[in-house]
Amino acid sequence: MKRRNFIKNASLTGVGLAVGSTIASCVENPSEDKKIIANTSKASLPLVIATWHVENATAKAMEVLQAGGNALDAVEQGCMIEEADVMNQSVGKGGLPDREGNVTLDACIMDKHGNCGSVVYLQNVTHAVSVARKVMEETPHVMLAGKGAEQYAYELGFKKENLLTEASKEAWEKWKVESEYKPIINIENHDTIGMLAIDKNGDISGACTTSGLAYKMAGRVGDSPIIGSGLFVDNEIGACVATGLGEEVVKTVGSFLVVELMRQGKSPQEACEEAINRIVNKPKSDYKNFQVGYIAVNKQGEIGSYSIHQWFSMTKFQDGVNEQIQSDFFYKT
Ligand code: SD4
Repeated sequence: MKRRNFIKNASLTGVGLAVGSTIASCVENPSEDKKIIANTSKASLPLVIATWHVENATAKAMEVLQAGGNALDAVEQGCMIEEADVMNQSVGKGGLPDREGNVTLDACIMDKHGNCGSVVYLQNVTHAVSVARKVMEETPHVMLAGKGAEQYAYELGFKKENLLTEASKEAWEKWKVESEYKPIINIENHDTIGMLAIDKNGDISGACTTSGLAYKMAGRVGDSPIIGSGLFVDNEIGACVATGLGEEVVKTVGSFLVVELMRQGKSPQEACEEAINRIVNKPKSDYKNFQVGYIAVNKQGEIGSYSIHQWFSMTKFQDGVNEQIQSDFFYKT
């Protein structure tokens, strides 16, 4: 089922996530329509995983890696595919706007040395992930916001573009008529791309880029550009990236948590599950009404993913196979 249709049908706002897999052993669970993949053997490299169904993006990243490129180049170029795709209304050009009609982008990137860069509330520039990389590599800072980030992008030669496509404008106008003017926590906007790659040298990098929640309050920034929440990479241990309701990810510093759990010996799958449990087990957690999903990889190339609700998926490219994998999930009715 297409994720968007699912969200429409279930009126559930959320993100999803995919199950971990590795190289060798793949155990089909006969009772479920999902694949559970046991990570028992050494992974073959290079390897790319990304949130959601983004085969073009993972293909691009793998092309970079196969050509001998590093993981950092791979995740940047992979994410750029989705940023440029106007059909993806959660990322880059064509992203759904905030309630005032502004398309604002959040993105970050992190390399094998633990360097990171991010942009928040970036307008009029499609490739937020590339601006984030420039912040990392060419400024003494980690994060640039709003007008400052936009101005910096123009100084670097990025083109000024109107990111609000006709389709997204129409969707916004329809929303204005039909929807109540109140914060929407988990609706139709969950194709944020988070990507993690391990290159032939075994080095890990990650990136994340999004237009954030559709019809968010003007000025709202989510988890995706917040290092440790939307993304965290530790080249000695592994990496994690999040999707879903960013506020819930930020409150639990989700991606950092997953990497720290892996450091303590948990597999990527176990770590993702624990991080989701932290959210749903909070007293008064409203988890039935929002989605959060994590994908993770460790230094050995084992992968994992877990979400609160069904229909989260990841895309994995490894050993010549570019495939979508449904995530296991917490809330089973
Ligand atoms: C946010 N986490 O801005 C992002 C949204 C997202 O798929 O992941 N959408 O909260």
